[in-house]
Amino acid sequence: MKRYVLLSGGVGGAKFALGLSRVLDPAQLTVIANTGDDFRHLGLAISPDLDTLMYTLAGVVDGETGWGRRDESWNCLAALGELGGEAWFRLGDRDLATHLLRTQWLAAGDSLTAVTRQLCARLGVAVNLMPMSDASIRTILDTDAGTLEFQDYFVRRRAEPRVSAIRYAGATEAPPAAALASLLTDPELAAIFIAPSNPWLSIDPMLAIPSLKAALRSTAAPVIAISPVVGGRALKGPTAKLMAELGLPVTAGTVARHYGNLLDGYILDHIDGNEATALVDAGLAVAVAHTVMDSLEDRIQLAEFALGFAERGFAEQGVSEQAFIAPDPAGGG
Ligand code: FO1
Repeated sequence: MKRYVLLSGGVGGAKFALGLSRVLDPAQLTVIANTGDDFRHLGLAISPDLDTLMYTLAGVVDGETGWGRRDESWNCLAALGELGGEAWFRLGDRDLATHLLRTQWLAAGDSLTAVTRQLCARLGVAVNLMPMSDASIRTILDTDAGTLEFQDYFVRRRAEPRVSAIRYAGATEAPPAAALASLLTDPELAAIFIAPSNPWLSIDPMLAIPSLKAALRSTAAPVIAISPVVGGRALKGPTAKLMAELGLPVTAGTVARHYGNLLDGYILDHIDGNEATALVDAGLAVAVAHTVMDSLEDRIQLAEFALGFAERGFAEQGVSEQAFIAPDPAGGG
């Protein structure tokens, strides 16, 4: 049975994860979540990207925000605000149950991997979802408003401060989640996908774990990223703003070059098709597809396309030098 691994952040990555989960047998798919966004808040252990993926795969995510649970109520948050507590991070009543249980189980000595497995089982998520590490890794940003923890920057300050540098505290000492190491050397591993998540905020925290990056470099399976930049804009969140602040051109090619020789393949949108040749010349197998995932149908189609690219773009001829092109629904080519 062919196996696939997806490295993913929250909302944008979860859309692609859902597409893959609809196309593959759950036993074929492992989703590795960024935990650089995790933090302690009100005494609770919060893992936003894990929860976004879990709720999305369980079909209970809030479709408007892309995070949190649908049919949510906010009584606790309102009461917290009335009492002068911290209400800037919106924890809904149903969502709180997840954080309460996670905090309780972690305090009892369970690993984050084990806690996630339990929560997924209870929500009926059959896909194997796991954190990038059981150790604490925290994304820290140097900004014009000072040094900020991720959620302080992202939610409390709405990603407004100008970012000059990003680091991943604890990453160099952290081992990857135990099950991940054996997965990446599994001979049945057919591809590793990097979701269209923010490279600096969602994927780099994983790549900052030396053993994880080394395993990705040495795996026989192709590593294929999907561009989070479409037509000079980010699919989700502050990716474009951050790239500009870091002095980088906001293009799909910039993201591919950022991942560098870690990548074997790259999927970019039709609108950025003119960037394909330069990337092929740089040694990448490049595929051009409709990457904007507004509907469930879009998610499934992109997942099917990515799986086809992984199979046909690599299996027979090693790294393909040809652009692999899906029909353009907009007709632009
Ligand atoms: N994102 C927000 O922009 N505002 C919030 O109040 C917020 C609360 C929240 C609660 C639980 C949860 O699992 C996620 C939540 N997120 C919120 C999303 C979160 O900040 C993610 O880290 C980002 O979307 C980046 O992946």
